[in-house]
Amino acid sequence: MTDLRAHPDCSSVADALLTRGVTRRTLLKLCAGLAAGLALPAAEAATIARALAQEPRPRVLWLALQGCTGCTESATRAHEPTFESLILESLSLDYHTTLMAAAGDAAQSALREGLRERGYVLVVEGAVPGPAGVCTSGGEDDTALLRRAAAGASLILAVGSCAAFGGLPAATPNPTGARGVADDLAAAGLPVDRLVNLPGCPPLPQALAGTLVHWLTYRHLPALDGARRPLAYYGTTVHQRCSRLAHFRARRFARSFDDAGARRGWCLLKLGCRGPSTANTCTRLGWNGVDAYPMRAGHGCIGCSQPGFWDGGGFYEPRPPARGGRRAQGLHGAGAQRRTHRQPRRGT
Ligand code: FSX
Ligand code: SF4
Ligand code: F3S
Repeated sequence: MTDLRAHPDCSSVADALLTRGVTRRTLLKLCAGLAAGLALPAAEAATIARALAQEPRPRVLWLALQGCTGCTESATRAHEPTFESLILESLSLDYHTTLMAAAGDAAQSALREGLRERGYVLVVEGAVPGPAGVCTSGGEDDTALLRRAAAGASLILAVGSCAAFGGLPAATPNPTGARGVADDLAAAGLPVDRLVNLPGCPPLPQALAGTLVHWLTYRHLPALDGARRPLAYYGTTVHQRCSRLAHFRARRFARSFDDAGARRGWCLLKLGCRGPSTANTCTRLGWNGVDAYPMRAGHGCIGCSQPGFWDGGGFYEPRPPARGGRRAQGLHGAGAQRRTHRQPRRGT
C-alpha cells in the first residue's frame, strides 16, 4: 500500500501522480478516460488535466461507519493499483481510520486538525447508526461525528450502498436503525445539497475518482438523478450494455446456471438477474480495469447499487412481470430503503 499521508512537496494532484511514476503522457491519456467516464466532451480532458496540475490537492476526511471496508478496498485496489486508486492516493487523505498509520490519540488529533478548517471533502463509508451510542469512535457517537463533519464539508461523498441508502446494515431487522447519509442529514434538518451518493456494494472506483475530479475541476456537483447519484455513472441500467442483451431481446433465457443456454451466454433474467432495474456503470466501465462484471462471469446482477439492497427478495428468484421504464428507479428519503426493483419494458 502506498503511503496515503499528505506529501508536503506535492501541491497538486498532478504533482503527486508524477511523483508516483505516472508520466505526463499517461496522465493526459488518463484525463481523457476520466472525461469519457464522466460523459464529458473529449476536449474537457485538457480542462481536467489543467485542474489536476493547478488546483491544490483537496483535503479528504474519510469516515468509516457501519460497513465492511469493501468500499475502501475497492477504491484503493491494494494489491494492484489502478489509475483511480492513484488519484485517490494523490489526495491529501488527512484522516481514514482503516488506512492511516496513526492510532489512538494521534488518530483523534488528526481528525480534530482535519475538522478545524472547513472546506474539506468528506467521504462517508458505511451506514449511519440510528439511536445514539450504537457506534462510537474515539468516544464520540458516530452519528454526531458525521453531522459535525458534514457541517464543514464542501463536498460529501456517500460511498457505497451502505452510506448511500443503508445497505446491508439496514437489512431487516436493522438492529442498529441504520440509514443512509442523506436520510440522516435530512432527519437532523441538515442540508444535503453538497452530497453525492455513489452506491454499489462496493461502488466502482471510477465513479468515486471521476466525481472527485469533476468537483476539483469545475467546483460544482455533476448532474445528479433524484437519488443524488451522478447521471454519468448511474443514468442507465447495467442491462443496457450487458453482453447478454442480444439474447434477452431474442428471449433466449438460461433456466439453470449449468444448462446449455447459460453456457452459450444466454440472458440470466429467469435466474434472478436484476440488471434491468439496476442503475450502475459496471457494464460500461468494467471492474478491475477490464471488461469484467457479474453477468460476464455467469452470475446475474444482484442489484447491489439500488436502494433497498439487501431486502429486495431472493437473488435467484425471477423478477415480477415487466413494468417500469428504461432507467433504474431510485429515491433518497424514507421510502428508498423499502423500494424494490422494477422490470424493463420489452426490448429495452
Ligand atoms: Fe457497504 Fe462499504 Fe458493501 Fe462493504 O464499507 S457498500 S457492505 S462493500 O464496504 O459500506
Ligand atoms: Fe444481462 Fe441480466 Fe439484462 Fe439478461 S437481464 S441482458 S443477464 S443484465
Ligand atoms: Fe453490483 Fe450489479 Fe454491478 S450486482 S457490481 S450493480 S452488475
